[in-house]
Amino acid sequence: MSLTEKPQSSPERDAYYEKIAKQDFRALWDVLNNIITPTPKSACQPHLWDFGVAKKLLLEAGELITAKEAERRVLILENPGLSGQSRITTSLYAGLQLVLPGEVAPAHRHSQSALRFVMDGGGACTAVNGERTIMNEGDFVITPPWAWHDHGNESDRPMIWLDGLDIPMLSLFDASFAEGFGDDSQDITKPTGDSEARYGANMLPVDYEKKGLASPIFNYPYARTREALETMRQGDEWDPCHGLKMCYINPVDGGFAMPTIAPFVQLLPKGFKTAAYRSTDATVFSVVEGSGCTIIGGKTFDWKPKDIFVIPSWYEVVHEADADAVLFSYSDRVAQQKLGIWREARGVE
Ligand code: 1HN
Repeated sequence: MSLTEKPQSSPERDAYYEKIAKQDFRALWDVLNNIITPTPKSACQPHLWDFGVAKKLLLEAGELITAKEAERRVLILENPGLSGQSRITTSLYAGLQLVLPGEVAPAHRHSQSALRFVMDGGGACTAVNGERTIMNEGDFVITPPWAWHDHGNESDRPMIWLDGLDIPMLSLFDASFAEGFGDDSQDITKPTGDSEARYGANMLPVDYEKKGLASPIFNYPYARTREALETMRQGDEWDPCHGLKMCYINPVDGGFAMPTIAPFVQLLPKGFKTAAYRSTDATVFSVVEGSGCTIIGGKTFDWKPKDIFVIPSWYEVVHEADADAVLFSYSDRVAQQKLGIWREARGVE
């Protein structure tokens, strides 16, 4: 049952609406059906980006501008329904970043949270809060809000990763702050692997006090993720809507690894077809392994490794894997759950 129908227009009513607009008023009854919808109505559209096309365009950008001059040499994945808004969903940003051998992306910090998901290449570094980590394909890396971060590629191959940020959320709240460090790289004060040893070995330093809301682990290496999925699949227990789906968590509190962005990884075995599913968190997917298709609101998107696709809020989705598939994904589910507005529906309604 929807809300009441929009009242009919008449010359008198239209004249009234024009008159009040001049005084910065608007009649709620004239817009109510647009602003309170019975189910989510998003301008965000389902879409898929082919990695081959993206890589070619990125390498072309590599000849046009350096990482340093650009600050970050990134092609934004702009949702076709949100043109000009630098968003992949209403609340999230996505981009593909290229760092060529020998390049640096200078140190800076901002109030936006960032994640990196390594797509292509290996051996480049990122430094966060005085610690460096080497990034390889499939690694999931976090930059917490207001943390100094810089990237460098000392390998002999171009490095491409997916950046996921909460930029539109911070814009909604008008809470953007940013500053440059003033030097290419920050000082390294901790040994490589320090945070993984300290927080990522099912232990925590005694009397550890939580600092900030993001996980203190900032690299979740794919080798460990993949091994975990492979061991779990032997249990042969599959969620009808998700296959085998895991959340990347903050070991300090067991919640999602980031305060505003929920990251996931899932395994769909060859031949698996998920049951219809929808949820209010529009989700960005990056294919790590395998091939298949995803039917989003009745439209089919075929995918292969490194392709990226987006599912808007409340679209019905079905995944089908032609070969064992691993999908990384991120959404604003953690923020919606904190606000009490997240919903899902399993199976066909
Ligand atoms: C940023 O800091 C990075 O650190 C990437 O690699 C993309 C997009 C907008 C604002 C800051 C990075 C970004 C960004």
